[in-house]
Amino acid sequence: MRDFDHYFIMKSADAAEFARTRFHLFEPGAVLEHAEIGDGNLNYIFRIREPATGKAAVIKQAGPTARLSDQFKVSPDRNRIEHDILVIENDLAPGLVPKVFGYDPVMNALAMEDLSDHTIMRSALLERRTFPLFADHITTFMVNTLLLTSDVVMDHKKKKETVKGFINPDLCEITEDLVYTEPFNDVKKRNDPFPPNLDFIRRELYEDKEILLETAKMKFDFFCNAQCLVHGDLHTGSIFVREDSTKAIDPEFAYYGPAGYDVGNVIANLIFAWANADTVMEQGSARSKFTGWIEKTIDEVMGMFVSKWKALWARSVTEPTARYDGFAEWYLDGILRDTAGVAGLELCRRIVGIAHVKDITSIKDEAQRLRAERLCITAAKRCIRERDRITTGSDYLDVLFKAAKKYARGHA
Ligand code: SR1
Ligand code: MG
Repeated sequence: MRDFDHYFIMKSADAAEFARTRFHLFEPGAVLEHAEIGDGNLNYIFRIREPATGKAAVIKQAGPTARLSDQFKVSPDRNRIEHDILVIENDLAPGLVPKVFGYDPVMNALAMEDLSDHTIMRSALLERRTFPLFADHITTFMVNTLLLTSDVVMDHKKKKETVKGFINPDLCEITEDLVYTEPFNDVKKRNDPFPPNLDFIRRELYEDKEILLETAKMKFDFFCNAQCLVHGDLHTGSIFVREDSTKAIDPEFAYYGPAGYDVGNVIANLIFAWANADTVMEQGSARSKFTGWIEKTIDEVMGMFVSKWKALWARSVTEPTARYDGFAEWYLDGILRDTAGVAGLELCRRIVGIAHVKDITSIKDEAQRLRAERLCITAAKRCIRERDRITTGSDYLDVLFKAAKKYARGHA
């Protein structure tokens, strides 16, 4: 039997033993099933289950490098950050994140609720499943966790203490490189564009000086704007869904940054799902029903985000200067501007950079993949350039429809 008093990368049998002895999640004699189920870019995820009782839990362990590539040396402390933010998010947005059972700083491992009755949203969307409560759930999650951790509401000294606990240099560096820099400047020579689209990417991104300048401005906002505690990686692969439930998972990229980072990620990843369906599905009612649901969801996410933000703001502002006339509008306008800019960055980086999304890579036909990529990059550029003006659901749909029209199906 291992005593887990020094760090090593566990196998699933170790994780079962660890769940039992370290967190007492199972009785000493319990017969356990165990498997490593992680398919993300960074960590090892073990599902431990006792068939006799149906009891189950997940152990998530951080390794010293990313699974995607050992070029990324990432502090295992990210698991402590994930634990700490899940505790905060559970408090601010109950039911919208997995419950955590504990964290072990030696093994850099976290124990949490098993969510195998949910599906990763990206996979569910590729199966054309729809989730009527998603917009409502995700906007409650974002508004509560973002606004209530900001200086608008928090005691400023306590907020500064909290910022200290979420200094996350390694994972922020990944975002600074992969989201803000490399899609537009392959400075580390590790981009992974679809080869037939390389000329387009070179012309539209690497050589577009106006876009380069705008991305630099946004990068400095990501460096410097400790606005609130952001999830930091809120794409559809970090969201578990069920018809009646939504759970934001994997907040290891959390840090104090711009609120629009989270909202922009949600919007961009809905756009990926739309681009996939609009490109790949046969024309007809199934396609319009699915794309129509995504359009409605984009519209609802933006609408509900703004209305819930205003309502919570009115109930919870504590900072006196934030009550001055015009301040609430100025503050929210800034978040909406960042949302559009980040949506544009996320759309580019998943196509050009090393960390792709299945919505695009699963498209096998070359012409279709080119069309989906170009549509997304065209929409992205407008989101970046016009981020001051793209604020509502209808604005995003206008961006999307115009980009889709430019690249009509079959004519990439
Ligand atoms: C090296 S990690 C690559 C990407 O995977 C994570 O989910 C984040 O999105 C990160 O940018
Ligand atoms: Mg992740």
